[in-house]
Amino acid sequence: MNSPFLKHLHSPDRPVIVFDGAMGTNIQSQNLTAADFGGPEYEGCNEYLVHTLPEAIAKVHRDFLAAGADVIETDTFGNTSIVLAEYDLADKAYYLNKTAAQLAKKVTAEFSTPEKPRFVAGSMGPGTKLPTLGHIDFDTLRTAYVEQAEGLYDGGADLLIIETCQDVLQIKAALNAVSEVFEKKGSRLPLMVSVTIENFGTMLVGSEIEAALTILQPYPIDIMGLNCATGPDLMADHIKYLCEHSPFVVSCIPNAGLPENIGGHAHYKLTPMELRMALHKFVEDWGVQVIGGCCGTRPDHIQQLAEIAATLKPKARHPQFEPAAASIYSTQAYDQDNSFLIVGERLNASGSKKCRNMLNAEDWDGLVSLAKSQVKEGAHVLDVNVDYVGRDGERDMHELAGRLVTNVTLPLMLDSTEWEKMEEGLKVAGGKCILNSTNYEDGEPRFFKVLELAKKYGAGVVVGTIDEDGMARTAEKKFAIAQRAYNQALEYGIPAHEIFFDTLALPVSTGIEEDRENGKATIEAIRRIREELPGCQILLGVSNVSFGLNPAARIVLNSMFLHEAMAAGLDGAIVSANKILPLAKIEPEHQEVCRKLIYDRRTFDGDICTYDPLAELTTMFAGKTAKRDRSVDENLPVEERLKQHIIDGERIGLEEQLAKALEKHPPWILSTSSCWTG
Ligand code: THG
Repeated sequence: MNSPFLKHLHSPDRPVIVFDGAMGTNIQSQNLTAADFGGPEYEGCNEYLVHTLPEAIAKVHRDFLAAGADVIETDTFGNTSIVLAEYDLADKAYYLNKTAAQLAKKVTAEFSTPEKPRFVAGSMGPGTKLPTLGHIDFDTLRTAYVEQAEGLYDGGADLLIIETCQDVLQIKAALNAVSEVFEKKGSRLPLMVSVTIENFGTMLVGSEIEAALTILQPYPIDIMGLNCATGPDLMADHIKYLCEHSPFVVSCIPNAGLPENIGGHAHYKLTPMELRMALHKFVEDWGVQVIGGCCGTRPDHIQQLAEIAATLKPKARHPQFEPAAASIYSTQAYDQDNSFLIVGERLNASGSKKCRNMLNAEDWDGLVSLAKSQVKEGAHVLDVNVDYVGRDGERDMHELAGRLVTNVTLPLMLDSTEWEKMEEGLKVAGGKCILNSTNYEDGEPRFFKVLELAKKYGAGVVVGTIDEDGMARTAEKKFAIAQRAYNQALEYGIPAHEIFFDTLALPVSTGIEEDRENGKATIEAIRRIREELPGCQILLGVSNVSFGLNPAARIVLNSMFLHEAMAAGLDGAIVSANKILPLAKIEPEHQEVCRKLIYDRRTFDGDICTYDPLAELTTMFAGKTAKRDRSVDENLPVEERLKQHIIDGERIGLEEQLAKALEKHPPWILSTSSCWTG
């Protein structure tokens, strides 16, 4: 990308870049009439002014450029066809975006000099409909953003800013749209993503800043930061977090304080000097490099920022980024100190009868409940598999993942043999998911198809050691497939830390001769991958190893197998979290017989087997049963039970408790603010 803006941003003296202030505030101060907007039916549609009264917008741009802004944002915040439809202007989306960008470019040309170049950022706002909450579907939103991005691109924008983001899934739709346009045009523009953290500390859909960063980290973004909702004070913690962890340049574009409602209008009271002092600190102490103003900020605010930018140098940053998955709410590091990444296996229609029955009955609440019970058991990630012959798997994935995403705080591992089902999940699950899985069974195109999804939706990916000849059985073959996939995935642009190799645990429990070495081969392959393929993750579906044994024996064998695999370098496992025992809880003789089974240490006298650990284990556990789970305390007062429901996020039975609580307590209501008028 040959971008003058990026050259400026990354020039050796690391200049502080100043964005402009509020569009809305500075349109309002011109006291425009309905006629200025093109008639009463368009009043309030600021984006239409580039057509009806371009001079009003040019004035806002000029005032900010004269105050010293390096970058002005186009008057296109609400310019997708979806928002414009509210004014019956949907068909003008492309035209209005292009016109707004051309106008901004024309005005910057009046001010731009070689010493102080000025740039135009094409503004793409969040729209009025949040995909995570089901207000709009992913593809419709992406298509609308394509049109907007193309207009901005064709109008000559120097960079694009996806801003005031309230929903992580909305950001992914916009990023996909933008990359579609770049592909079509054959070149890219610099990209900035600016999220909005509300005064309650998360994005509107509940995402913490850590989650937002994890979700965005895989994308080719240049600048990431915060804008809108609050003044700089309430942004401080989040900005500091980004400065310490984000690989992207950090931006901070606050409101002029929290809005105060005076006579039905929002008033912003932070003075230019107060804004200057706050942002001075963020730049000097933490390394923020891009600053500006959102709702309520005027040219005199921007003038103060331009003054500090002229002399300040952002503190050098050394961000520490940790590979992780995320739900829409929070992040989950892949690496678990002294433990393993626990992927809950029970939400699996092909692996669990209980799950299959609920899916067949379309008992979505029951399935969400099954997901939540795994959270309680200590799972870090939830495997979700709806593969079930005779049902519409894409629809099932859409329905189930769409409910899990808001109801469960864990990241999802989308498990299917069909990529179409994975993609259906990705279109509703705005967190950072893991795709389970890809392999070479159906050749390279299918292998790459899943990698393409991983790139597009910013996901990790499981690679099973299966190739055109089928499932690898020996350690050598498992390793060879992993190595092939490692090289191809890295070349394709998937970083090593996003690849989870699964060396496939096959049963050691059948007694069939050719299965005897399954455990050894799987563990040996893990050891080689750990030694020879740097940076990748290694994962196993552990329960396969014990298929057919008595449940009590399975728990012990699975746990021992997991323990051995971890000693060889395993990072994560798909398990039933409440059925894994720590080594200290397994009797030494059980440990011994399991090890002998895993590594096939039978003894022979000639052809006659004199000791078979499989027979030994079966005998040891004959007649033994696995322990049952405990459940909730029904004797607590209603307040306590309600509290428990909230802590557990358990919906089943909640309404009943709520109704009881409402007999004793009044309800209260949460409200929030946004950038539409600022
Ligand atoms: N690797 C990867 N993904 C996988 C697997 C793997 N996904 C599916 C599977 N293997 C892991 N998931 C399960 C889910 C359930 C069980 C085992 C593995 C299981 N089910 C009980 C049984 O079969 O006895 C039935 C429980 C019930 O019916 O309720 O054990 O290897 N990448």
